[in-house]
Amino acid sequence: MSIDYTQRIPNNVDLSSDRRLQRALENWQPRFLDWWKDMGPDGTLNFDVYLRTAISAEANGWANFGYVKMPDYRWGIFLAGQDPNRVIAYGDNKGKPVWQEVPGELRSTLRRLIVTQGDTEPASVEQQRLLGKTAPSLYDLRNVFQINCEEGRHLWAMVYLLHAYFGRDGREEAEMLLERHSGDPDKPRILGAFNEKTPDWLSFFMFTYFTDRDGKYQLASLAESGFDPLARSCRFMLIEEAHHMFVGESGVQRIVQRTCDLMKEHKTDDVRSLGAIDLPTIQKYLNFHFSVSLDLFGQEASTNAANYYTMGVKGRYLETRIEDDHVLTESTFDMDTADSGLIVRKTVPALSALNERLRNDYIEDCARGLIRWNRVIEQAGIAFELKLPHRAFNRRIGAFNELNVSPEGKVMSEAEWKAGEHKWLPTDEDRAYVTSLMGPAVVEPGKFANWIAPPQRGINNQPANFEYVRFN
Ligand code: BYC
Repeated sequence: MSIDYTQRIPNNVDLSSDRRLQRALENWQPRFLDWWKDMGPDGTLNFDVYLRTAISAEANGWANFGYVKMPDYRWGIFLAGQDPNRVIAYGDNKGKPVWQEVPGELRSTLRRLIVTQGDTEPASVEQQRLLGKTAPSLYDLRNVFQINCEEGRHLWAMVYLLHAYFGRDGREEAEMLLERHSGDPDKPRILGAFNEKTPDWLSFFMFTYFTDRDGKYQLASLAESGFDPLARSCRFMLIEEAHHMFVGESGVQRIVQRTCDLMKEHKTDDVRSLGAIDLPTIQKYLNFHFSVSLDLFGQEASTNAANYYTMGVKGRYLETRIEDDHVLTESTFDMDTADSGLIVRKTVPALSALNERLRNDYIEDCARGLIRWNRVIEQAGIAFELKLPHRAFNRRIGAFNELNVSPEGKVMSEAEWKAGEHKWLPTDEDRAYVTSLMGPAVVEPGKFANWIAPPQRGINNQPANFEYVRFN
């Protein structure tokens, strides 16, 4: 039976008018669904989940709530509205009209960026595949499923671009997006953090706080692209991304809250004996996820990034609001880097430092959530402060890869680092403890696992005991 794609794939790209494109997506869709069944949330095909679905890109269209079986989720294709007067805001092509088609000389560069972005989306779904088994509540279960469905939609967004603008190469890349898998030794995902495991809910909340936030900054930079369909896709994706970071920020906050409540109530630091997660362990998970996410911004000095900018394919965060010449050939940038075994401050050409500049914007944003988490600790009268580790701590990508640096930013020998590592990063024992808390999913409406506080309000203002997921 043929599928009515206007029904099946809500879209604002007039899909039904392009038979070739429609056929390409018709061929890809069953493969996507097979991938979802094999690699998406485990054992959930029949659940009815209270989900938000975007059915148009208008303000009132992207947040429709209702029960959906996830394989029937309407993965739509939405681009933010087109501005007919939009011009390229930076680089050599500054001031020229944005491209509606891919310029020949930028084809492989753009394809590569779109593939890298697209690869992260299904990767995160794969990483989160088993979390449903140990959800601390129906509210949290629904949130991970919402995120998974939206990451699936973000994959659709990139696959649409590959199919619509990159011909046969694009179709092949779209296939590959379903063939690489997170952590697969033979066909891993492209970027490091997306091959790590997300084995427990503390990791999940840290991931959605720190790694989804990399998504925000990368999408915002691509939203400045001179290739207009990419820019418009990313603008719409950013709306959904906000919920993912909310889940991370509020999730960590609720864990901190519960820990502090128990510390106060029982007048003890030893909350492990009470089945909660102690603050030093939370700090270690934070250290890990922050440092791994910093790597996602690439090398501090990057000719790739300079070329993307000069060509007009990837801008800076909020490019049009920055007051400078938007060409940067004469500008410099001060940054920390490694030289002869030390962290040194250098002045470098601004164009080569664009990854680092974006990383700075990101770090500033990360710090904001910590202020809120620390407020919870302070209000409980507890003398402890969560901190972002130094940017050189535990890095694998970029100049700091060659150094051993403590969270405070002290460069040390490998032996010193090895001796301190257990204080800074989750040990096997820490991970085993956190895993031990992840009991069978809490499925009674309104109930929460012992190690996390309830949220302040429900999704879409639903009451505390709302049945977010119905098991069938
Ligand atoms: N792992 O010149 P450099 C999201 C490679 S998250 C492995 O610095 P560039 C989401 C690099 O590919 C956002 N390899 O590279 C979040 C290059 O390879 P070649 C995802 C790495 O291009 C949660 C070489 O090292 N979107 O949306 O300036 C859930 C030289 O490096 C890594 C994007 O990333 C790494 N971490 O910067 C779901 C946007 N870093 O050329 C979703 C698109 C670097 O030597 N991607 N390499 O073979 C980009 O803009 C750039 O590719 C990067 C790298 C910023 C990632």
